[in-house]
Amino acid sequence: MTTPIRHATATAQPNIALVKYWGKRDDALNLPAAGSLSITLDALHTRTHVRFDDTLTADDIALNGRHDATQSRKLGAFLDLFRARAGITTRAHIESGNDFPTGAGLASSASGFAALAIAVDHALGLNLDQRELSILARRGSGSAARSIFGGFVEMAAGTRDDGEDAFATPLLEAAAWPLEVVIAITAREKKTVSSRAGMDRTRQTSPYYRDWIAAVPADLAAARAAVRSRDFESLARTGEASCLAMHAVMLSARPGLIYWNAATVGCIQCIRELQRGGTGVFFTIDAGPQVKAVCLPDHAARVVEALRGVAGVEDVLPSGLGAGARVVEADA
Ligand code: 2P0
Repeated sequence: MTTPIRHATATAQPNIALVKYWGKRDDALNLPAAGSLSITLDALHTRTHVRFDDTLTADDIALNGRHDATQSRKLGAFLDLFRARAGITTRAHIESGNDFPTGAGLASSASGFAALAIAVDHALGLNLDQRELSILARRGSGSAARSIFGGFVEMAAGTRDDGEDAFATPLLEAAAWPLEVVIAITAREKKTVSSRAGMDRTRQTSPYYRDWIAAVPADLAAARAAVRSRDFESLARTGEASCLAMHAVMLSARPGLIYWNAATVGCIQCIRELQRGGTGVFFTIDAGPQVKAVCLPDHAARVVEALRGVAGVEDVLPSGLGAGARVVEADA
């Protein structure tokens, strides 16, 4: 007897960390060595359709219309976590697409695993709560735990070996402090060193790794307080410091990890100039060359225009803050 085909579609948006995550305390369970704090965007989306099918002998996974054996293995292992909970072995068809460049420092794994977790949970009727979904999304990608939620989100490192206390929680809704993010795209290629490999190299070889991890809790406390009191200046100071400290520890790995290009530096200098002129803006940069300028809503147009003028900037994407991962279509 075959079980009915169960399917669901979910969407999720990437998040941008203002207090950065870079380093793990456990590779197998993908546990972060320190907490992080992020904002979920509203302008970039992953949309993922999942359909469990008893006639399949292997998962059939297409990402942006392409089948990739390495990605399929990773996603298959992620699906196994949900299959184990549902007590099934049924394989699935998955189609997932992004409306933004994948693997170029725009947090596609965050929105990707968050959307997949929500879609699979719904398709299998598991009805897991958001904490459990955040824990499971983390197994796919540390940053995905944060994209389960919208607005301002904090990820806890936790202390338990089983990782059951390493999940994200919402801090403040997007509408309560509607900051804007202007993303300057400076390259569209995939990065050459993945976040996972880069974190591993940093932990193993940087002489500053322990100091970097030890400094995160103070930045988290400062950023959390800044979010709660809507103190943009304070969030800007902490956000830039956390970003630059992360890139400093990346640079100090052996061999050093250099995710920036010339236009990345051009954008930083442009943002510093805007700040000197009184614009409410600060930068943050992830494991890639794109620059994310976080700004006060009234200043966003000025930031868009200035970043468009930086040599090497290919495109500029403005975004507000958005909602967490959610089901958009499912079986009746
Ligand atoms: C962050 N990044 O906090 C940091 C800043 C990139 C730089 O989270 O290994 O794809 O899957 O847990 O989540 C990117 O790393 O890494 C990331 P894994 P992930 O947003």
